[in-house]
Amino acid sequence: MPKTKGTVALPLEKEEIIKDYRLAYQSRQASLIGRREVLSGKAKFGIFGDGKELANIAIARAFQKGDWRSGYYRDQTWMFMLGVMNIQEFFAQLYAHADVNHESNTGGRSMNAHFASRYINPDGSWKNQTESYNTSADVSPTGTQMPRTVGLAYASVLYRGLEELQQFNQFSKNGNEVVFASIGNASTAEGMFWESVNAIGVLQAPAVITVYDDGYGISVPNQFQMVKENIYTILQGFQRDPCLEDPRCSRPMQMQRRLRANITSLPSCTLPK
Ligand SMILES: Cc1ncc(C[n+]2csc(CCOP(=O)(O)OP(=O)(O)O)c2C)c(N)n1
Ligand SMILES: [Mg+2]
Repeated sequence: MPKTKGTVALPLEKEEIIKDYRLAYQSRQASLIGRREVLSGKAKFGIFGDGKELANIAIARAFQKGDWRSGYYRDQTWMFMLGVMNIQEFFAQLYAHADVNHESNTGGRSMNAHFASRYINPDGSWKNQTESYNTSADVSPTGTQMPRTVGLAYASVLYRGLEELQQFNQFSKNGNEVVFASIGNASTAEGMFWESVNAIGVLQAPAVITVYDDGYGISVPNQFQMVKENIYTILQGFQRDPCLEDPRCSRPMQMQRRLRANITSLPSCTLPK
């Protein structure tokens, strides 16, 4: 709940805001120092999450134990905030430390900023995934986190709907977990993105997709890869018609709307007369 201090309404406790700011600052420094390490030849390759710190913190605040992340290389601050990795481990990955005790993501096998939490124990048994912040292992082709988002979110639909799956309570809290996907603006030009957004909508699967729109993909500006140069505007077409969704609309009224929508495009949410 907002806290009022004097005339200023703060969304969080003052201490919480300072803590978040401190983490964002540390993360920014990790990016700047990491990039210097790469450009001066001490690390093989580097990609960093500077500029995305605030978005990461906002997502991490909503992310709960049992939820899943399916994201990409701009999410370091999110990972720091949840404790999936710390800054020392981040640098261990940058230097490709081959010991999984130091570089827990992949033991130096993947590029830096490719995050992965462990969901099996050293003896091969499953960890209880409802008690951890889960992140599926990032892969390098941009956009590939999207089909996986569909799979993870659809799993929750099945856990919610199928009685046979109720016994597997180390994987799901009755389907109440959420998948959080992250993707860059340029990568939304890929077919996989659109197929996935459509599938998530059709399946009504619990996914939250965040697009970090920094206006560029490498050095190519949005005007060369995105219609309208605004992903928010384009995605509005996927928005469900609240009249069709609302159970208070009577069934015949809904049918009538569907039919009329097929014939001509009505202004959204105009109930038939
Ligand atoms: C399928 C594929 N094509 C090309 C690349 C090379 N590549 C890596 S990052 C990137 C740009 C991504 O831009 P955007 O999605 O806007 O993310 P940003 O880095 O700006 O956050 C490209 C083309 C890749 N990794 N995978
Ligand atoms: Mg971009």
